[in-house]
Formats: sequence, structure tokens, C-alpha cells
Amino acid sequence: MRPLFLEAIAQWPADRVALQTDSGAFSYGYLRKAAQCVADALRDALSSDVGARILMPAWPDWQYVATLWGVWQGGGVAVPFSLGATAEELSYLITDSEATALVCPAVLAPMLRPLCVAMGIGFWEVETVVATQPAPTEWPAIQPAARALMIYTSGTTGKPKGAVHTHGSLAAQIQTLVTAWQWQATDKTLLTLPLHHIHGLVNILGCGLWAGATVVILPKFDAGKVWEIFAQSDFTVFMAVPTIYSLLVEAYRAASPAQQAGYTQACQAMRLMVSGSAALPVTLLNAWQEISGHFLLERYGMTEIGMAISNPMEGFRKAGSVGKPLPGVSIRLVDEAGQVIAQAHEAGEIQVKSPCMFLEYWRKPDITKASFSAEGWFKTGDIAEQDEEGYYKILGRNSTDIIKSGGYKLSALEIEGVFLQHPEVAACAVVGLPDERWGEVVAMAVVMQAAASSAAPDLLHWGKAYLASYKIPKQVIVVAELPKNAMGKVVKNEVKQWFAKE
Ligand code: MLC
Ligand code: AMP
Repeated sequence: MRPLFLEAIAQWPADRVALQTDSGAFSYGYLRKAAQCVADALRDALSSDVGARILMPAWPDWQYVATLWGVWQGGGVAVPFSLGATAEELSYLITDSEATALVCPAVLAPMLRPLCVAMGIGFWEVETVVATQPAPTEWPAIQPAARALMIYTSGTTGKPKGAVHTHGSLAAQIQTLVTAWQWQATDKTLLTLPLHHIHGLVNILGCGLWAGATVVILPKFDAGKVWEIFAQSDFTVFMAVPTIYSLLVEAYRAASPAQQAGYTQACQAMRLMVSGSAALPVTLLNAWQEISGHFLLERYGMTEIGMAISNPMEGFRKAGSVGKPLPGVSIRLVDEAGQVIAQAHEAGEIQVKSPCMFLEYWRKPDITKASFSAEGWFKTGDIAEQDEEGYYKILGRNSTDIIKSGGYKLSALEIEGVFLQHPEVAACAVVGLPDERWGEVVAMAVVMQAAASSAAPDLLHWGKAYLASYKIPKQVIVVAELPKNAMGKVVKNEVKQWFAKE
């Protein structure tokens, strides 16, 4: 059988527009054929290993879709990575995923080919591959249980881990949302989120194309451009992280009254606007409603579990709440003593069972096992409470080592691990501080070696060679020592208070 996703999109007419990008308009037929070419070119790389991992940059254009579908067609596992990844981060992904090849658009070839050659993995340019004619072939049958996608996600264990989804768990994620949010072939959505995380990849691109809709890609978020594009077109659906809504509100307020009227009208013509990936402040929800007429649909999800809890498409949406479990998803809250919470308004960790659940952390069976309770509930690390009407409210997380900045999940341990390699750093502690625009920002308290000559800005500049720039601390203080508890562990809450005082 064909991969479930490819089965779903096979029904859409060849000439229907699937994507509109800076490069032009691309039909379902064109993308299906391009995907065949990619699968054909990758035949050897894919047959060397069942579920061979193929790296692909999150390039926001048709080449991404052709590669994704081609990898799936040939039975491979797509491993998208951030366009902001440093060579260091990319080398880690190649090694950790044990990738056999990397496929990218021609424009990135000068940057990526040398690394692939140095690391001994295959390399293909999409445009070259697509210019050839695919051989008529029988493709392997791909079962729903087969691995399909690996998303690198940060956690409390330092370096990012590859969260593996199968064709079945991906299809479940998409079908759940297509039904819950009533995606239609007549929909048109604007995608301005990165394609190496599920918000952009599954919720927007995946759902849109599965449903036969048109996905318009704005490759680099720009609030002014988003408003202009909204005003000039007939979008029906928009999804983004709270930081984007905040930037859009700012840009709206800076626009002229005539522009504002056009922007408001464009929003009012849409049928659905969704926020997720981080907490949506009620003030922002209200500001958005004022300018757009939309009460944002807030939902809660995670790379490992897909979307789990959502306010309804129709019916009552509650401000400050993420709603109720999506169909097929079971949720329980568990307190620190491991007891399941039975009462409203008691806080506990969200634990999940769902058909959308990931399969494993790649090559990390112990960590995978430890992420589930003995009864098979996935432990999210997020703390929530439920009200009498069954609506969930996210209260925070059970780890200070996870930071959510502008929708990206960042690991304090990963960032500390890098700065500790600086020859003049004796110790450091990375924390997340509350921030109106980003939700949280990364801050670092650092203890320098006695004879150190580097200043904080030099340190941050140095860090950019190793970490994508959105992981670099936005605030730094140099301190004499870090606060530690009796066990010798840094007390991160105390570090946070230092910054609050500053
Ligand atoms: C950019 N910068 C950030 C940042 N994004 N810093 C901290 N946190 C971020 N999220 C920094 C850059 O490194 C750069 O620093 C400077 O800000 C300007 O960069 P930019 O690229 O021009 O910024 P901008 O385009 O404004 O990006 C903001 C953004 C982007 C909100 C559009 O961060 C974004 O796309 N976020 C969405 C991430 C996402 O999709 N998350 C979903 C995960 S899935 P310098 O120093 O170089 O100038 C998930 C599950 C679920 O969470 O439930 O959905
Ligand atoms: P990621 O690991 O990048 O998939 O991010 C998932 C995390 O984002 C969750 O564990 C939550 O901490 C956070 N998150 C997602 N949606 C929401 C939301 N609506 N409100 C608060 N936090 C959210």
C-alpha cells in the first residue's frame, strides 16, 4: 500500500493548485511527479536501510514538498532541519540520525554539499533530480506502522532528540485536525512558520494539502507583508504562534486607518484563526479580537503527541484555556506524588494517550521508555488544571530547563553545554525569563575563569558559531558564583530572580 498521506493526496486533480510560493504556483500533479523523481533518484540511498533517514532543510518552497513526498514514496524517513542550523548542529543531526543522504534545493548546494561529502553521505539537488524522467517502478508497500518523519526536539536531556512519527501517527494527527477544524478543498491558508516543526509541517502544510486546499508560503515572516498579503487575497484559515500575533498587532497599530480597515476586513472574511505552540496571553487574545473580529482558537500540542487539547471550532472557546481533549485523545492529570487528579482546579502533569503518539526517540530506548508511565501514558512535563466544565488551562512546566521562546522549545542544558566549552567560562546557568513578545527569552548567568578577558558580547558572538541564533541568550550577567542547593545543583529560580531584580 501507498503511504497514507500520498494515498490521501492522490485524489486531488492534477491541475489543482497546491502551493503558491515565491517561485510560482505548483499543482498537485506537478508535485506528485516531482516526488516520483526524488524517490527514483534516492532509490539506492533508500534501499540501503529500511526506513533510511534522509535529511532535508526546511526550505519553504516546492522543493520541500517534492522531497517530503518522494522520501515517503520510497519508504524513507524525512528528517527536516532548521535553515538556521549551524554546521555544528547539522553535523550532530547527520551523526545522530545516521542519515544516508541529504536532499536540498540547488540554492543551498554550495553550503550543504561540502558537509555531506566530508561526512560521507549522499547528496542530491532537487532541481537536478526533477529534471530527469522517473522510471516506471513498483514502489515498496508502506505500512501505517512504518517510520515516516523524525523531528528533532529539545528536552531535559541536553542535545536534541529525534522524535519519530509513523505514517499512521501522522495520518491520525492530520485526520483529527482536518475533521476538528473542518478543513476543506476550498480553503486557502498562509504558511509563515518554519517547516522543521509540527505546527508548520503537520497542522498547516500537512492538513492543507491532505484536504486538497491551497497553501500559500511566505518564506520569511514579516508582519507588514502578512497584512498586505491578507488584504490582497482571499484566505480562509490562518495559524500561528502567539509571538506572531503579537507582532501583527504591533504592525496593525502602526498602519494608517485606511490600511487598518482593509486588514480588518480581510480577517473577517476568514473562517478560522488558530494560536498554539505557546501560551496565548488573554490580553493578546483580546487585542486580536478587537482588530480582527476573531476569538482565536487556542489549542495545545507537542512534537511527540501531535495536537491533544483544543478549543472547539464551533461552540464555546474559553479565554486563557486550551479547551478539551480532541476526539480519540485521552488526558489525565497526575500530581507530584503520582496520584491521578480527580478534582477540578488541582494542578498536575498532563499525561496523554493518543493515536497521534510518536513511536520513539531515535536510538534512545531508555529515554523513550522513561517518557511513558507504566500504564502507557506519555508524560508531557506540562502542568495544567481542569475546570468544572472540562476545559484545561496550562499553568507551566515541571522543568526550569525547558524554555519556550517565540514558539521554539529550547533546552537550557544544550545552551549551557555549548557555553561551558568556551575556554574562559567556569560555569553558567541558562534560564527562561517571561517576555511580552517572545513568551520567554533565554538569559544566562555566567561565571568567568579568574584570568578571563572576554566580555559578555564576545561570548555571545562566539556562541553563534555553535548554536542557531534563536538559542543565543538575549540577556547575560557575569556573576562571581551560581546559587546551589545542598546537593550542589544550581537553583535556577534564584537565578531568574537575579534577572528580575536587574
Ligand atoms: C527569531 N529570533 C528569536 C526567535 N526567532 N529569538 C528567540 N526566539 C525566537 N523564536 C531572533 C533571531 O535569532 C534573530 O537574532 C532575531 O530574533 C531576528 O530574527 P528573525 O528571524 O528576523 O525573527 P522573526 O522573523 O521575527 O522570527 C520570529 C518568529 C519565529 C516568531 C516568526 O521565531 C518563528 O517562526 N517562530 C515559530 C516557531 C515554531 O514554529 N514553533 C512551533 C514548534 S511545534 P539575531 O541576533 O540574529 O538578530 C510545537 C508544537 C505545537 O510547539 O503545539 O505547535
Ligand atoms: P514542542 O516540544 O516544540 O513541540 O513544544 C511543545 C510544548 O509547547 C508543549 O509541551 C507546551 O509546553 C507548549 N505549548 C504548546 N501549545 C501550548 C499552548 N496553547 N499553551 C501553552 N503551552 C503550549
